[in-house]
Amino acid sequence: MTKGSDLLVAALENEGVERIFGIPGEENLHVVESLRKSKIKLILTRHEQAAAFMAATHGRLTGRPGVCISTLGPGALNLSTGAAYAHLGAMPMILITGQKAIMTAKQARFQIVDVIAAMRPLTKMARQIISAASIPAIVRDSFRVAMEERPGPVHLELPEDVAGEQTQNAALIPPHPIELPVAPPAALDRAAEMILKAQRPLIMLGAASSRPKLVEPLSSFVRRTRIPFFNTQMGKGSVTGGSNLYVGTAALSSGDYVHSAIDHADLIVAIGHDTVEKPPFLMGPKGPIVIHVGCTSANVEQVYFPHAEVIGDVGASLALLADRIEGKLRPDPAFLGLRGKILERITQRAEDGGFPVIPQRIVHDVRQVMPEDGMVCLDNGMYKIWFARNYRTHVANTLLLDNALATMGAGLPSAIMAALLYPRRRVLAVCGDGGFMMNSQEIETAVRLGLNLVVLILEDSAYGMIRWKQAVDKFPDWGLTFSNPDFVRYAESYGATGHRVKRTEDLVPTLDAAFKDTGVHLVTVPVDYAENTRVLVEELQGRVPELA
Ligand SMILES: Cc1ncc(C[n+]2csc(CCOP(=O)(O)OP(=O)(O)O)c2C)c(N)n1
Ligand SMILES: [Mg+2]
Repeated sequence: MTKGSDLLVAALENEGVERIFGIPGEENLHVVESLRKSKIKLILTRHEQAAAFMAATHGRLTGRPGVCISTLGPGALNLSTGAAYAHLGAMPMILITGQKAIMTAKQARFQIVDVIAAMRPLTKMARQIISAASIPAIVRDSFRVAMEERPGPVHLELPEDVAGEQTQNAALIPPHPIELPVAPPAALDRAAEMILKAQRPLIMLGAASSRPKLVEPLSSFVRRTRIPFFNTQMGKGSVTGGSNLYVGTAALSSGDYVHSAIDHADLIVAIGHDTVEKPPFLMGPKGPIVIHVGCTSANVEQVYFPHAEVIGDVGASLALLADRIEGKLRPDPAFLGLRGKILERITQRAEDGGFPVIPQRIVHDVRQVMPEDGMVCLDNGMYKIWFARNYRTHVANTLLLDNALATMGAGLPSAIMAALLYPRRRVLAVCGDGGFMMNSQEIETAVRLGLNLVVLILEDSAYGMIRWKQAVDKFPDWGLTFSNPDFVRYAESYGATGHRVKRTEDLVPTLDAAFKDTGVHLVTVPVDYAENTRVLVEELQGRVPELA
């Protein structure tokens, strides 16, 4: 006889799960006891939302679902933002929540919320487990659903009595590889013909191109075809190598320097574009011509309606497409010439010495202290646009940002996950003073786990991005400022180390010293956001981007 919770944990081990993040409630105690006897580590967090962000980031970085756990009602609802984060961001994750016994109701309706109903629109699948015997199949199916394209979160509710139920029927189901068909030859021929006919083709790498397994095939496609490329915010870094074909990142929807290349292109090969992202460019009746390459067909949007599609396993399909076009393209030198101009404009003021520090300098200085494989994990705020535009990546998935749910509060938890997965790399969380405080309690988790991690806090004592948009929209400056704790003492109170940058030239040495030391470091630096308006509005000819 096996207990339901033991079966659940065995089924998770069967999927290769090594850690579960979360906060148990009394309804999870059978599972906690089963975990105690297993190889899986239970990583307690200080808020369920952070646990879900960590599990989602595990899925994002490895392609294997991260797992998080919470109690019923309040704990489960605290996971919901993380579920949405994984759902919009296409990150495989399993959320397990407890529930009161379903065969009896000894506590009447105390704490009972219809969590499955709440999770349904935020997940790919949400199910209650109603018998211990069904656990092996449900867990296997959940992992399959979470991982297969388009990946995302799956919610399982495990009631207390099912967790404690003894069953005989317990065989686990072995995982099988997930493989997708390649695009049909007709679609590949059509796409090849369109690309060969184009004078100025451009590749766009979208969010789905950042899937871990695509690093090699995408890099190879770019190398073989030598078509210049740009990326969306979440497609950033998906091609490895300091490619001389990179023309920029579309952090805005139009009017940025990279759009001089996009507007000039007569054909865009959009690889893995997911329209959850803020549009990287706007399609209209006059063009450009777009070929969508993806595991799934494109959503049709007002601003995105591809003319042709290559649907299937992206890596294998691109190899077949490259076979058809390699060596036959004649790149327009004037077009590649645009690249130099775009990148030159982007790097302007990168070494500006003013204090408080301007965003361009912050991005520049962060790049100085990060080795090629160092990981920068952003929270959500004004600086995200600057990092997306100005930060150069050399290794895939080394700039983690969220341009899908674009939630505040995920920066620190995602960095904790990155530090757990890559203990030998430098990992930096970059947060605004608003977003940091949304999950700052997780500094305790990072210290408890003995992680080496640096958190850079950009202080403007405001919800800066909204304040900026308020100014752009010509509203009076009102209602968006706050005061901060003393972040140095705040860090120390957790057993972390705090640093305050008081001169611009101290930023690099402070970050570098923090990385050379071990443990958790908080570095706070005042930021001068006057550049937001000067560059992103006035310099870009008064064109104002749409913001989250
Ligand atoms: C959870 C959540 N709440 C609100 C928002 C809307 N929002 C986007 S950016 C922003 C301000 C961010 O402030 P801060 O973290 O200090 O960064 P800053 O822009 O000041 O650098 C807000 C409120 C959001 N994206 N997510
Ligand atoms: Mg701020």
